[in-house]
Parts: sequence; C-alpha cells; structure tokens
Amino acid sequence: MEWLVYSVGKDARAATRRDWFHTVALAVRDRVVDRWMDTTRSYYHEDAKRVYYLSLEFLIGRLLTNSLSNLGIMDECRQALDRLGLSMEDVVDAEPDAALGNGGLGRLAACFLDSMASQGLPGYGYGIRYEFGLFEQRFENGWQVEYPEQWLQFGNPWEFARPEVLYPVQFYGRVEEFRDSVGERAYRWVDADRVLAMAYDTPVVGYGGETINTLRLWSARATRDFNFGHFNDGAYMKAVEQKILSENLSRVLYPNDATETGKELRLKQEYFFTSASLQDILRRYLQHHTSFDNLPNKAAIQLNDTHPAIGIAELMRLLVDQHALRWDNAWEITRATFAYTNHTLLPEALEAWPVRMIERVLPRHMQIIYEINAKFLNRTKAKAAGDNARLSRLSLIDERGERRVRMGNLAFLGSHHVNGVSALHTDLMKQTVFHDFHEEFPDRINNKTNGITPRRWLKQANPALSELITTRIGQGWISDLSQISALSEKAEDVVFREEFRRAKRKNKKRLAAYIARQTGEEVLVDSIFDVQVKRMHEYKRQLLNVLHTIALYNEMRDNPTVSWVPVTKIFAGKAAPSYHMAKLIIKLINDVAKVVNHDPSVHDNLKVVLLPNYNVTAAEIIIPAADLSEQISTAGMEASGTGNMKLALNGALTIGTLDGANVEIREHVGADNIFIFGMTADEVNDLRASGGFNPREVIASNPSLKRALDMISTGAFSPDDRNRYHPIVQALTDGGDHFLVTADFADYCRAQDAAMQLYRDQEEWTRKAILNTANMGWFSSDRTVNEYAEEIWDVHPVHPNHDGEGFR
Ligand code: TH1
Repeated sequence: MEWLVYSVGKDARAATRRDWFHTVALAVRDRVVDRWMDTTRSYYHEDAKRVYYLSLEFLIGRLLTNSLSNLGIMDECRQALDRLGLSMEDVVDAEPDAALGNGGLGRLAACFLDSMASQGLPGYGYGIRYEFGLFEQRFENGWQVEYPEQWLQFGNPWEFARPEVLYPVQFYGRVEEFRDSVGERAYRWVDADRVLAMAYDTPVVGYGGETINTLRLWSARATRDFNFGHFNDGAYMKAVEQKILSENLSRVLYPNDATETGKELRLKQEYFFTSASLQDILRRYLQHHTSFDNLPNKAAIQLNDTHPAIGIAELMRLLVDQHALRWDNAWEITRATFAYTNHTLLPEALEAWPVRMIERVLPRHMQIIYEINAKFLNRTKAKAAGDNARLSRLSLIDERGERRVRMGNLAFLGSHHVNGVSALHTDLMKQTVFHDFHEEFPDRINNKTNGITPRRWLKQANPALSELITTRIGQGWISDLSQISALSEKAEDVVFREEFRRAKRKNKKRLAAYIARQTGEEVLVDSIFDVQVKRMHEYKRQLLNVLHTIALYNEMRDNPTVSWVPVTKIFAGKAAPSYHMAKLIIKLINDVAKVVNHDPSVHDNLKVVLLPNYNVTAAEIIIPAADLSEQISTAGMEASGTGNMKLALNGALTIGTLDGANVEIREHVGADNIFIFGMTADEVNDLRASGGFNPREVIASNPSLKRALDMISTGAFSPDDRNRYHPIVQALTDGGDHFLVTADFADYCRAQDAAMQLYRDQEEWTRKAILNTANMGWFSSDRTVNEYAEEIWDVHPVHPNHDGEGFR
C-alpha cells in the first residue's frame, strides 16, 4: 500500500489496475536490486569471463509472473493482493507485452537470458530499446491492419535508465590517412555525424533468485551539439529537427522475420547498438587490464545472426585506430572473441549490404572489410591456384550485379566458432551457404540445437500441468528438465492419464474463453485443438493447413452421417506489413473461417479461428491448450523452430515434416508418438534440381485437392471478390509451387487422418501426449546454453556472494 502511495502517487480509491501493476512491479524490483548488485560485483571481483549476447531482438513478453515465479514469491504476492481485494490475474494482465522481436530468433535470445541467469553464468544481453516494438495486429474485414505497439506509453517499471552510461556512435564523414608516432600509416574517421547511445538496464532474474544478470538496451540520444548554439536565424528549428532525426535510430523494430529489407536505417540500427556494446565491453575489460591480449579470455561475444556482424569490423577499428594495435594482433584477438550463430539459409534473409551504402554510412569499416578480404583471399589464392569461381564465392564482396558485402561471410571469417540451430540445419549449412568456408575451415562449424526455458514455457504458462508433474516427481525438473523423463512410466498409469487429461482440459477451457473473447466464436472444448501458431510465411505452409481444412470441410459435408471427430483449427501469427502473399493468406484463413463456422451442415464438427495479435502473452495461453502441433514447413527451410518444442513439452502431439528440430524431436519422443509426413530435405532438393515438378499433374490426380483449390479460385470463400485469391492459386499452379504444398498434400492428409483416428482413443492419445512431455527434457535452453558455455564460450558459473555486509 505504501508502494502505491509513494511510488505511483495515488491512493487506493483512485488506483487503476495499471497502477496496481506498477505498484507490485516496483515492490518486486526492490527485492531484486540488492541481489543484482551482488551478482554484478561478484563478476567484477572475480574478473570472471563474461559472455555478451548481441541481438537486435529480445522477445521478452511480460515479466511480472516471471519475476515472482523465479524469486519464489508468487504465493506471498497473491495473498498480499487478496488482502487488498485484488486479483492477481487482473494485475498481471495490466502489464504490456514487451515485443522487441519478431519471432523465434528474438524469443530464443530471451530464453537464453533466462537460462544463463538460472545457471549462474555471467551473461549480458545487449540490444536496442525500441520505443515501438513489433506492431499490434488487428483484423479489419479479415485483413491484417498494423497499429503501433506503444509498450512504453505508461512507463516501464522494470528498467533503470543510466544517463551516465553514454557512448558516441558515428555515421557518415570520411577517412583521413596520416603517419603515426612511429611513422606508420594510420587512419582516422573525421567529419562524421554523432549520436549518443544511452543505456537502460533490466535485471534478468535467474530461477531461485541467486543470480540476477543484466539486459542492457541502448536508446539513441542527440548529442549536446544539437541543443546549444544555432539560436539565431532559422537554424534553431533545423537543430531540433536534427535531434529528432538522430533519435529515430531506436524508434522502431523492423517487422520482418527472416526477410531482409536493405534499408539504411536498419544498417544504422545494427551499427548503433553494436558499437555502443563493444565500447561498453572494452570499458569493462580495461577496468582490470592494460593490454588487450587477454580480451578473448575475459569476453566471449556471440553474434545472434549477422545483424551485429559489423561488430567484427568495429572491434578491428577500435583496436587498430583507437588503441594502436598491429593489424595481425588485432585480428587474432577479434577472431578469438567472436562467435556467430546462423539462423536461416533462406537466400532472401542473408544480409548483403550494398558496398556503396557502407562506404557512405561507415567509410572506415568499408576499408577494414576490404583489408580483411584482401588478406584472406591472398592466403587462399596461394592454395587454390586458378579456381576463380571458388575465390569469388569465398569473397566478402558479392560482385554479381551491384556490389554487396556478404555479412554471413564476414561473420564466418571473423569468428572462432560458427553454429547452426538444429542438426539438420547445421548439416545443410555445411552443404550449401558455407560449403566453401567449411572446406577452408573444417573445424569451425558446429551444431547447437535450440531450446526453450521450462520456467516460462511449462512452469508459468501451464500451472495445471506443472503442479501435477511436481506432485509425482518433485520440483527438480524446473532447473534440470532432464528429470522430467521420470514421467515416462506414468504414461502407463490410468490415474495419471486421467489427471493429465484434466490439466489439458482446464487449459483448453481457458483458451476457449479467450477465443470467445477475441473472435466471438464458440468452440468445443472436446474437439481436437489443432494449432498452428507462428509468423505467416509461405515456407511455413499455413496454406497446406488451410487446404486440409477445406478438404475436411468438404468430407464432412459429403458424409453428414459419419460420426466425425470434432476439430478446431487454431491459427495465429503476424505477416510482415510488406509481405503481400502472407497478408493474403491471413485474409483467406478469415474467409474460410467465416464460411465454415456458419455452415450448419458440419454440425460444429469443424471450427476455424485465427486469433489476432499473436505474441508471447497469447502463446502462453494457446500452447498449453494444444492437442496437435502443426510443424509443417517445406523440409530444409525451417532452421530449427522453437514453437515445436514448446508445444510438445506441453503435451501436444506433433504433425510435422522432417525439418529443423522436428528431426530431433522425433528421435527423443519416439517415431510412434509423432505424425511425420512429407518429403525429406534431400527429396526436396532433388525434386527442385530436376526441375521436373509439375503441380498441375499432382492436382489433377488428387480430387480432394483439386476441389479445394477450385473452391478458392472460383470464389467460394470470397463471393464479394471472386478473383481475390488468384495470386495464391497462381503460386500453387503455374507458379510452380515453390514450397511444394501440393506435393506434400496427400501425405499430410494421411497423417491428419491418423491423428483424428488416434484421438478417438483418449487413453492411447493421452499416453502418447505424456510420452511427449516426458521426453522433451533435452530441449531445455539450459542444455543449449551449457553447450555454448562449454564448447564455444568457455565461461563458467559464478556464485554471487549475497551475505557480505561489507559488500553492500
Ligand atoms: C528463426 C528461424 O526461422 C527459426 O527456424 C529458428 O528456430 C529461430 O530463428 C531461432 O533460431 C529466424 N528468425 C530470423 C529473423 C530475422 C532474420 C533471420 C531469422 S532466422 C530478422
């Protein structure tokens, strides 16, 4: 109560739910601060090697439940609120969802922060404090419409502004050559524009509250030059305009998931946060050291995809230009410090900045990139005499068409380890985009299969199931998910199966209520909740699911006397605002839903819902309620997937292709407990290479597919605009069906039938669901992060000292 009055400045009668959220968050934050300082101080005193996770995205979601749960004060807090006549749920619901990321890549970074803190690893996250996170999605007339996501509108109680932690970051200008004190050629970057990066710190509470790490996000501030002078003539307004322009750097997250836009502001964002982070890392290192030789023993920098890869040139610049190291020495230190994670092989997602743009925006970096390239190609030329094609593939510069810097090649060359995010993806990296580099550096590529944090994705999101698990096997699984395998034998226990089903049903009821609130649609709790939640993308093949939905709808209408297993098709996901095909698919799902849901002839046996604004908070409601998990990307295209892991851990059975981490999920849960269908990555590769795939033939030979496509193309779902879906039909037919939707359709339907038949046998279904939960322990991000720590970073847990009074 005191908190409300003194921190929020209101009395209880005037307080809104948001005021109560801020009150509780500030009270929780208070419990964290001492331990946070202790943690930071312990790292400092031990001069521990730290790992710095550089990521343009951190998809955090809400933090209140997470903090309470990790601190172990959930019940205490609930009781305190009870006494005030407040509901915990209402307070929790008042927190905005921090959506500083697009999808899997950003959420992985957030799971890694939780896992590092929970295992006492000295890990820092570095990123951008976007004023606007990923847009809010609404449907208007069934079309996606984007609204700004104003998560900071009412303040953010979790963050601490650090106005004193401020670094200059430069852009544009030119490079001047001069002779240094010993007469050597040297360079300085002059006449550049300056922006300041200001730090905001958020404590990252590890499970048990022993370790509290730091997420440091940078916000752009104009330099003081803009605020002073220029008071006469029109220059004053110009100066203010300049200030606004430079602060735009941290204004908004680019809404593209695994697609590249090539916009200058994006390059500037990447350099902005990378430069500030490196300056901060060097400042911290220099508190203990006078030479840079030990940097690789004290700092591991992980590049989350190529977005921070310019950091390789930036560290070279800082070491060579500012700290006067010799090139070769600086390069050795740089390579020993950086490691790079690749998250996609999709050509449209591989960053390649025009040379002309980098020359203009970061002129010194362009020189450094040329120098790195020249030294590398010279060395390679000596070995691979005459093979010019190979040299041009290895080059950091793509010379075909407009010259571009291949950021993946830069990241590879500047790192001591390069990893993929699932076994299949890592193999494909070696065979495709990094084939030549792999030959050149055969020990550099390694695999680190993704994982998810069991704290958020089981304990917090699914209290019903977690409490059941804990009553049977204790709570060790929360910090050591491998222990969950002890549930395997419970799959044979009829009482346990009944309780497992009860937990699932409770979650399904919660989701049904959410669906009713969000869409007005009533769904049957006892139907199969068939869930596909992820970004809208052609390679993820929501269209395959839609086609099956239409085919099932037709079968149900044709055979009204059959006793059908009721199915609820649940979709959610955002499309990039400029991705027209993905937005058209959204409209199609909404149009199909409108027809199917209002057709009395299917007797509620089929419902289709597309939930708006999928984000971490929505995922926490949807995932625990799923029966069937759709992981149906074209084989070879989804690097890993992580939603697949969250769903299986929560007892959904997967229907999926042998793509990404699905391959390893099958190995862990057992081939009998997963519905695998479709072509393999090798088959996809061969079929595409043969050039012989003809979707028309496949369609002609499959009446149910033909009928579904005909309905789409003749306007059965769009009577108001019969040509609306022409682009979709076109892509699947004359367009050549690049994602092989039609090629996998028949086998997908077979797998769907198998799932529906199994669902009739609730005991058998539940047995398999339990075996999924029980066998997903390996997919904890604790395991993933430990592998990085041991095999890439060489960092070790530190146990913070929380008792030394003299310390405080
Ligand atoms: C995703 C991958 O598509 C997904 O398969 C993987 O599980 C996830 O990363 C985590 O490893 C990617 N997201 C992005 C986002 C951008 C660029 C590339 C990728 S790959 C902006």
